[in-house]
Amino acid sequence: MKVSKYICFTLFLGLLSCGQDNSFRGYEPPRDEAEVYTENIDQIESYLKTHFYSIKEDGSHSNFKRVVFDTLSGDNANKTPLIEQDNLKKKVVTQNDVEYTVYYLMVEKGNEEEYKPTFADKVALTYRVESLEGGALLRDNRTPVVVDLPQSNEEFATTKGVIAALTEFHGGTDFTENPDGTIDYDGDFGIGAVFVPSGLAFFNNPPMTTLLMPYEPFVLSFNLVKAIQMDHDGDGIPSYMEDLNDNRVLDDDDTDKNGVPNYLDADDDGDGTPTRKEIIIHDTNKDWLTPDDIEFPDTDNSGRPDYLDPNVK
Ligand SMILES: [Ca+2]
Ligand SMILES: [Ca+2]
Ligand SMILES: [Ca+2]
Ligand SMILES: [Ca+2]
Repeated sequence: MKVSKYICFTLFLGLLSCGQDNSFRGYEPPRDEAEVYTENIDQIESYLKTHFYSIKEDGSHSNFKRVVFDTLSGDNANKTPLIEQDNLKKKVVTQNDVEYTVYYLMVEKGNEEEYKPTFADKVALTYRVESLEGGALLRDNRTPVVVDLPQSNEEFATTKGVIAALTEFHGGTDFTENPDGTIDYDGDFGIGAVFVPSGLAFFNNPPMTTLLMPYEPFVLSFNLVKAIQMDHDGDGIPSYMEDLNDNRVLDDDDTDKNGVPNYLDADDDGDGTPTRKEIIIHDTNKDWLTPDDIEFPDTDNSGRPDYLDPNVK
């Protein structure tokens, strides 16, 4: 089973066909999302009932841990199935009226004194991706990859399903990105895994580089080395707070309709006064801001804060 995907993939490269399906990926039109979700969650829950996990040292760095999954059979028949683990958690993500349950395994929560990322931030992580069927290894990044979640092209870490889990963890201390691209870090970071239904990832059209079939769920295990709050336009408002309609998408918030979304626009209402001069930031001793750290004056009591109100400059 482990090799079949690769054989299939190799065949695809040569023959542009694979298995019994006529096309390898990019099915059009897409199938019904709720129907696919039902199949995916069955597959995920069946995996959680028939597999257990263990933790291994990762040879690449003394602090890195590897979450290893195996089936409950033979000598391992009496291990605790994932579904019965206290640290298997779940959250609901709603998309197009489908309520997705995202299961994630919280092996280490990370250092709670450190930043907990949002969907709009930058994270550094190592990660492995495996298919649920046969456990084929699809990706194995053992040195930390730095991913700016709203802007990166990195396929797996920027999916909604993976972000849903990453945002439940904290990074670790003493993380430094050196000028030469290498990274130093301590060992108290978040360690976990997330089981991702295809609807919260690539659905009918997984990029070739993922090696996934259309509609195929996957498990991604990770070490969240560090999370950094982002203020992409440097206007003083963290990017996650520029998601005004609260849909976890940044590109569709553009107050002055100038084609530049608020998270990249340092003058959000286009009145010529930079946003930074229309808000008041209280100094904190941390490397990040919360809503309580920022004041948004509304000088003309219009109900719109000055930074979003072109009538107040
Ligand atoms: Ca704008
Ligand atoms: Ca802005
Ligand atoms: Ca302004
Ligand atoms: Ca204004």
